Amino acid sequence: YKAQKRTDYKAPNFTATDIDLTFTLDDTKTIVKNVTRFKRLTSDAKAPLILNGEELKLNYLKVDGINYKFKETKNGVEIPSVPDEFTVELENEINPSANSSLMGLYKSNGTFCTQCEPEGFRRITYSLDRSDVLAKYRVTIIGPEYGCGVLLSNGNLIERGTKKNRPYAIWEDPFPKPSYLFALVAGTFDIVSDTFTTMSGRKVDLELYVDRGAYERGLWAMQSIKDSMKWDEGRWGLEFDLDNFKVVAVDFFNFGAMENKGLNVFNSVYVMVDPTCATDTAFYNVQSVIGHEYFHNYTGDRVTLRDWFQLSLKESLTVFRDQEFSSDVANRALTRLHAINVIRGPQFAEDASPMAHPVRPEEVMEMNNFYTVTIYDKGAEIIRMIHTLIGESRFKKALNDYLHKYDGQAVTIEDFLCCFEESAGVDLSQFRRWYTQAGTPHVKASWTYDEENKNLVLKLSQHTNPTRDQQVKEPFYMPIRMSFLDKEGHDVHPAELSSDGYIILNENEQEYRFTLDRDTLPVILRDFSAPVKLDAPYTIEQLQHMLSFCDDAFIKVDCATTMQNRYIHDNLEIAAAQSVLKDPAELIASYKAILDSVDSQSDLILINETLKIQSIANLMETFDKINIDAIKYAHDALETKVAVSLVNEFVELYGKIRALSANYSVADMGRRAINNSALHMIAVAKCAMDKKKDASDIVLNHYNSSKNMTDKLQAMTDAVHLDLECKTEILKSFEKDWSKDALVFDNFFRVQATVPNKSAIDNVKKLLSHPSYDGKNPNRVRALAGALALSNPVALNDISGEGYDLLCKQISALNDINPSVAARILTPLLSFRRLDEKRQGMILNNLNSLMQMPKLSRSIYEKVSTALK
Ligand code: BAL
Ligand code: ZN
Repeated sequence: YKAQKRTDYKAPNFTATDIDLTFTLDDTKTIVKNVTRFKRLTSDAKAPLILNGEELKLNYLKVDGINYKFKETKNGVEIPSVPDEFTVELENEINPSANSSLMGLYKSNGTFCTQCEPEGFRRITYSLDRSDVLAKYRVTIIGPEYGCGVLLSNGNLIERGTKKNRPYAIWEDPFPKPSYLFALVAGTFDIVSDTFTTMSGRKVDLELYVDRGAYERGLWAMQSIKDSMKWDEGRWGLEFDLDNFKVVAVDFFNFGAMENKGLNVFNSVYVMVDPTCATDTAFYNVQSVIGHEYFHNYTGDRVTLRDWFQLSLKESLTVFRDQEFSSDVANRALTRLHAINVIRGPQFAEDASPMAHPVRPEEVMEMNNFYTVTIYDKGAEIIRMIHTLIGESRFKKALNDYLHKYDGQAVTIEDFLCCFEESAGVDLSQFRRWYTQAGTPHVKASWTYDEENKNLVLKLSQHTNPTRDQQVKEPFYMPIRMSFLDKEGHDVHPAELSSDGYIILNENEQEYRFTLDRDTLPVILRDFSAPVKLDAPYTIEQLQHMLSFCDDAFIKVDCATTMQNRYIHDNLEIAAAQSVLKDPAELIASYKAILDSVDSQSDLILINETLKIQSIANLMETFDKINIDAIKYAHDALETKVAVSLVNEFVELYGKIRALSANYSVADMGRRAINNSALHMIAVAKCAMDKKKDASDIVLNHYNSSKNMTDKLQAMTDAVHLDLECKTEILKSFEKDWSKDALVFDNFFRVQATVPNKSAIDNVKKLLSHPSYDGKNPNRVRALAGALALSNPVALNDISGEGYDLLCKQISALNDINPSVAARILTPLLSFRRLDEKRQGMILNNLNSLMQMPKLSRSIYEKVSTALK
């Protein structure tokens, strides 16, 4: 396999202008007739037409109705001499039932559906399958012989009927689009219908297609579509451009969802919710992902990508937009804190791994490997920094100028940046390094007081460790949001700090002076204004002061997190020796103060985030070398000590705050979240106090007395993870209630795969033989081997090495079934060099075995070979 380089981009020799497809659907032998109009773009009259095609059977091919000479190659067909404008007519066959990779046309639980991004269209028919070839599509779908409920494609329905006993439908999309935005769906669904009247008074028909019998579970997604449309108009002035908008939920899907023009296809996990079967987080995620795909209509579909190296152009902007949507319609602090957690956990891990890559990568072997937290989430942080630098109104103007200027075009990140520079009157030349340099910047802060000038003197420095692709890093340009707190906890605003509230760090070392009283405390990196690791010498008292008085959600939570981190780092050696750790007295005091003052009027979501003991995965990212056993030991000691010391407060909290209804609302999400945290801490405390039976009773009661899945799942998790007596009863009850409902039942697998000790490995082994385990369903794989890999660092890294062996066995089985999913769950093994020698050796053996696999997929090859370099 060979990598492609970003700088190798060449404009296409030909473009397609009109594509007319006729699908005659059949489970194993679907016939695709493809009539495409091509136009030469190059001045080279001898340039051949090269069409991409993979795993297709070509029946015939004609150019302008004539049998031209052409060559079939491994990757498609090559037609050596063609006129400047011409029509290719061809027919090919595909086998949707045999397509387990879920790229191209496949069958998902009885439904025909497609996934074309990034390069799936070439598995449907021969084409110029690249994002800079935009054509108009007309699509005729003839249903399978056994019948079919609905036949869908992008755009407007032109005709529908029955011919020769088979249903058919003809669709036309008025907007030229790249092949990756093509979609086809055929199946039998319940349909949730509604309308939306746009800001100019146009009526848009909305249709949401869900499993038969699951109508009710689609209602929240439909509401979310309308909320997204309204928000995009209100915040950015963007009005929907088609007469209809369709969303389909399918069960087997590699991504979360896909933004095909006018016909979004969703993993059903991001559509199907009701309070009895889905958690508050699931509701929140449905709203956010519906928003994300809808917002792509402008940022991605109307203005698309020149090539896949530009992926972050559409994803970062759209993630930023969906985060702002969730912030405006759900909860800003929660949305921001979740986003920050993704950066400080998986994104920092990716930066520190052999697969570290810039937000605009330079080299790619398999594009599916680059749908990463760096491209998406770090990319969104970059967009957020631009928003910080230029402010909302200039950002809005620049976004509109960009969408207007490049409407209908395939462009680059550079085009986007130039447009923003021009529109907002800002110089982003140094800022561009965020796109070209991989790695996490470390920012170090210190401050002194200059008595003579009454100045607080702040020093900031930045340093980014080398990554494999770049040894030397130039300084980044970053906005550092600041505020200052006096001794009484009041905000003071020195004259030197602009009204925007940020300073710029753009050199390796800089000094800033602020006219302030002595003992004023600088609050640095409010709202996590740049995606960096900050090292600031706050004393514990100063952290407590900020936690009490600072009005920034991130800073509050970060003060608690920093206290936790310090405790873990200070005690790591003791933890490594499995000795007794002292109490985290200051953290407990701060938490006690918070718990004593909580009432139903408090900002429960924020308080809950502040009280959380951070995950082992995020803790790992605060270390260069990872001693997983010591981190786990210290983490558990910290949690237990907090729980035991404050058990009375948690018991009181548990009795005090209850959701008002079993339904989803942002307010009740907060009430349930804090109530569930209290339950967890009580259960942890009781276990540590030799009162495991009490823990079991309260957890079982929690499970049985609630009708809401958030509560039930919390109880099931605590029962299983703390190995409580009620575990068997709860698991049995859950299985009885939900085993026929794949989406909900995924939780049964996930909870057991994430027990934070070795027993998770046995659970996974056992559950692989569960009658409802299906290795072809990506959600199920992600809930079992995926959960072990990505959400259970303790069991995965168990010193027995069984976690590695089990994961690699699953990866090798998946290599033939679904390489994209296989490569994704392989990720944590790539960072093996950060572990101890014994674990390194065991992972290395497994990675070497993977490399020896016959027919090793390109996705796995790229990741493993990069890690082994
Ligand atoms: N474009 C792939 C799925 C998403 O990011 O929306
Ligand atoms: Zn996206």
